[in-house]
Amino acid sequence: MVFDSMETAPRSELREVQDERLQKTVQNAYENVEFYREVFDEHGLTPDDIQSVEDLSKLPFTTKEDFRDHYPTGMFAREMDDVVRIHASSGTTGKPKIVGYTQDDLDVWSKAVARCLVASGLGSDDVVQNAYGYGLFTGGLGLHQGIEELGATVIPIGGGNTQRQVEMLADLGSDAISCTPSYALYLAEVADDMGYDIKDLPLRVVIFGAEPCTEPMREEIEERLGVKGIDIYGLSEIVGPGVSIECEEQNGLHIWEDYFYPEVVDPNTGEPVEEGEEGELVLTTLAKDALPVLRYRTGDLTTLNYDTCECGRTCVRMDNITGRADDLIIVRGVNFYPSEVESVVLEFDEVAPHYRIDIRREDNLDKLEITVELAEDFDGSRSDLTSRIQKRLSNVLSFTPDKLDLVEYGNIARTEVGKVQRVYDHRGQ
Ligand code: DLL
Repeated sequence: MVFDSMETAPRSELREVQDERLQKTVQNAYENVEFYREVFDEHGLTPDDIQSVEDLSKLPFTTKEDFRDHYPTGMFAREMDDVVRIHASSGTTGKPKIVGYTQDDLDVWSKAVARCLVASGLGSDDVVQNAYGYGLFTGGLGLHQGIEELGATVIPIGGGNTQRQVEMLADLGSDAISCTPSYALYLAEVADDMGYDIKDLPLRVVIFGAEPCTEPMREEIEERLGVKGIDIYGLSEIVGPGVSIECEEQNGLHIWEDYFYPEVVDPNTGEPVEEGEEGELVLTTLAKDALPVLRYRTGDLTTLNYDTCECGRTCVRMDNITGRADDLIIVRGVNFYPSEVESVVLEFDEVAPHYRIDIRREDNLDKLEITVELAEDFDGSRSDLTSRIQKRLSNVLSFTPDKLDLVEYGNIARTEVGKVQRVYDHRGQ
């Protein structure tokens, strides 16, 4: 099942649509965004030089700094009169990135999300509890309008209020819930505490996104909730949730390439990587009026796979994002990603899937401290478990954490609203 025919169109037809939409997008950016006009002028280019997606490499990247420098609405191609909705990115430091939509933009976004829902196995008869935060964050309203576009039933419960979420899931027998992966696990814990067996509920799909989720974490979600866990990706600067999603095959996230054109580049050099090699995802919007964005460096690391999927969709698949280029942790010269710690933690049944990473500087030396929660029913030897986890971490990270703390179940704070934070870098504070 697909939501619309573009999802399975031959790639030659897709390319024609992309080129035509790119020309319009470039024209719009050049004529209506001073920032882009200057970029073109500085590079001796005019919109006529960009006829096809292959010409995109003539242009430099757009970065998050460009958004910050043109705060709040300097990247907009439309006056506020034509903008019907504002959202903002969920950055933790500095000014947020403000994004705007015309009614046409909202329609494109709704369709992108509706495609996602169908790909995840949902249809117009289904009931979806939307537990992403409503407000400036794109998650809540983004999923909401896509669920309505599909003609399914949305329960706009928003983030938090977890006991109520559990009751609603049970009382209304929802088919799906949309939330962050960390929240899905928290929901299972609260349901347990309330005496519900969440696996017995009709719930069959969790549409999780907005934060990284490793494969072992997905398995944990699927097992604890008795569901299929489907990964949805997106970012405010490009549209919000709905840039890509896994289909039921769960073997990569289909990017709606007629709306968003992807490239993958080496994060250090900006040069394209070979197909199938990991690099930073760069996206160009092809159907946005209020905020056309050319070659945006997302910071997210992935690979692209152009093989046709078993589901019949022809659009490219990206690997699920387990890290961002700027998530890289460097401790005493050793580099690793938080996802590597997560994978190790989840290998051990004796611990719960909750952890935090603290990096401090003491006497001019970096110290890495990892805190992991014991499983609720743990009654074994802590020192034995500590040494086994330490050993595994040293193998995977090529570095032995200075401290591994095993704390009682429930001692690491859960995130009820917004994105989970697992890494706390206290250096430079
Ligand atoms: O997080 C949009 C969203 C909402 C996506 C709900 C999925 C579900 P921002 O707040 O602008 O937008 O944050 C975007 O979040 O660049 C990634 O680093 C991260 N991210 C989003 N989805 C995923 C995912 C929303 N599925 C930033 N896996 C992106 C890993 C994700 N990281």
